[in-house]
Amino acid sequence: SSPESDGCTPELEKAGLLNKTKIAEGGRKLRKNWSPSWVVLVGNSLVFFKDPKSQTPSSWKPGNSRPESSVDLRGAKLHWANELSSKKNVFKLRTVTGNEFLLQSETDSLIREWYSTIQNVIDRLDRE
Ligand code: I3S
Repeated sequence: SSPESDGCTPELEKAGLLNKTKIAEGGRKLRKNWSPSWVVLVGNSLVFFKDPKSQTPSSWKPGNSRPESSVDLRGAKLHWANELSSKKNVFKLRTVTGNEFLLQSETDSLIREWYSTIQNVIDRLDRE
């Protein structure tokens, strides 16, 4: 079992680079637009930032570290979704508000860690 699932850590945290595309907004299908995203899991939210590698040194100012968007994980659903993409290691996150995201990594171990860490947060919120 992962250290995150030992029940002693109230605030799960994780950050890293994943490929991301939003595929639905409020239940309405969107056109895919994959791009690298810096993803941060903090508290009950998954927060998306612009890919730090695509930023210039001068863009590293406090005002520019605003998230692009953020997802409330309460009531969210997570599913492996390799059938929704030609890419490997894809999962789908659906929020209660009907927003859907695909997240992907070329690295198997990395995407599995993200999947289980997010699922742990969803499960914890379900129990509250
Ligand atoms: O599910 P789709 O429509 O095959 O998704 C592909 C398209 O979104 C494509 O862009 P165009 O809308 O310009 O054709 C993207 O470049 C591809 O990455 C999408 O497919 P994958 O299999 O990469 O999720």
